[in-house]
Amino acid sequence: VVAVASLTTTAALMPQAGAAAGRTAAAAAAPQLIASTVEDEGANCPVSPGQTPSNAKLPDPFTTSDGTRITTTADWQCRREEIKRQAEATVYGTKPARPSSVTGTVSRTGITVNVSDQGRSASFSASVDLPSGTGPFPAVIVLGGLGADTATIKASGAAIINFDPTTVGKEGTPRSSKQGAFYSIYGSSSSTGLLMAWSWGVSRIIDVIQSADGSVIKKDAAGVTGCSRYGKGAFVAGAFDQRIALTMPIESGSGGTDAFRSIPTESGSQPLSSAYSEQPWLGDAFGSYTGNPAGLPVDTHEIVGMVAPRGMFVMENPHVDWLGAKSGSVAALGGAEVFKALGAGSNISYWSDVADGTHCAVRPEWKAPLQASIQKFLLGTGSAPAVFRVAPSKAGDLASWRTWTTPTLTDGGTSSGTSTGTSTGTSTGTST
Ligand code: MCU
Repeated sequence: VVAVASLTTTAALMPQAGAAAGRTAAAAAAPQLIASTVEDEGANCPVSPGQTPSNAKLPDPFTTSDGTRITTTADWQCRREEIKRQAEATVYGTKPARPSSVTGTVSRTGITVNVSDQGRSASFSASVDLPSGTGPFPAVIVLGGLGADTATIKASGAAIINFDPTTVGKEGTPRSSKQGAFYSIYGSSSSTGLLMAWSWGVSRIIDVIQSADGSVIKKDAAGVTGCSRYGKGAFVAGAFDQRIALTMPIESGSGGTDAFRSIPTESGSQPLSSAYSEQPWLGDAFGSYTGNPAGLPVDTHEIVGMVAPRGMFVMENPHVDWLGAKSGSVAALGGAEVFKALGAGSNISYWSDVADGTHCAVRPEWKAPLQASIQKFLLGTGSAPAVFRVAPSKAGDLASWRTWTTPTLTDGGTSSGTSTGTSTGTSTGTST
């Protein structure tokens, strides 16, 4: 289990260890990316969330359900797990643990995925589009092929993995008979929504990449993106798999990054009831909260916070009211507080100040920060864009949405499965 807090070279941090391991200069200089080797570092945390009182403002990411304010980064790991389970229970539905068997292939043109769990099997695939050069390459998993600036992603040195998530969770079905690879395994009446099913599909693609020989796609350098409904999916995928080094939701709207509590206050934004009923994107349990977001134990600022300290770039469009970009800025600002608490404030970027109002347009404004994000978080070169550029017309005010303050979490203590070293350093706790 490796959670690297800063992007430093192994050689710079532990010169003796690098030398002792007999590494070549090139290997020793290989950058460590800010991602985990496991999907969920907090899986063994002893959390059993209690009842959370109704709260019209954004819940405090730094206070556990038993009322304790956290103080260390190790505490955050288990607080994150609590947020994760609350979000599964009330918003997205459960993401099952890694299936008993995931096999597949990675080639220069495609990835196949075969999953077996609980006695059932399903398969799906994704196509691969490599940049120039010989590789191996980091990769950005693009959900749904809409709105992603694939030319810039490839020019930045990353491969594209084109994943049609509807093969894993189909749109257009009633909640009672969901379809796609996820539901073939976990049942058509599973209460897990499509976004989490898509997220599960992304995780299983990463399983296959990790078990391949690494000659085409690097095992430890995955990003995820998508626009609109697929931006909602990219957001959930990045939040719920800590192996993803870079999460980039685009114009994801209601049911995506937009703070649930803010949506009813934002004129013209897609109502929660609509996001719940348009497609079974959110989990069935969310139906109880569409008229009462204050009753939710979590909000999307904490889902943003689940991504920390990994790389994140949130892109939004202020011209289409339906997208609720003001509520998106509230969540991004709130989530950025988690990044700051972890000493990683520069790892989240946000940009909604764009000229073209076309939904899911490829935009010149995002080109440079997109390129910098890929280089920093997937290739380990250069600096994070560290930009927070909010369109004045859709600028949320975090101060009016919170009563909590942001701690500086100290590096003290240990909890199950955390490590602050490099891959050659020691790690405490368990690994799967
Ligand atoms: C922003 O994503 C959705 C939106 O929630 C829907 O109401 C609308 O129908 O479609 C958007 C989308 O996915 O556009 C491609």
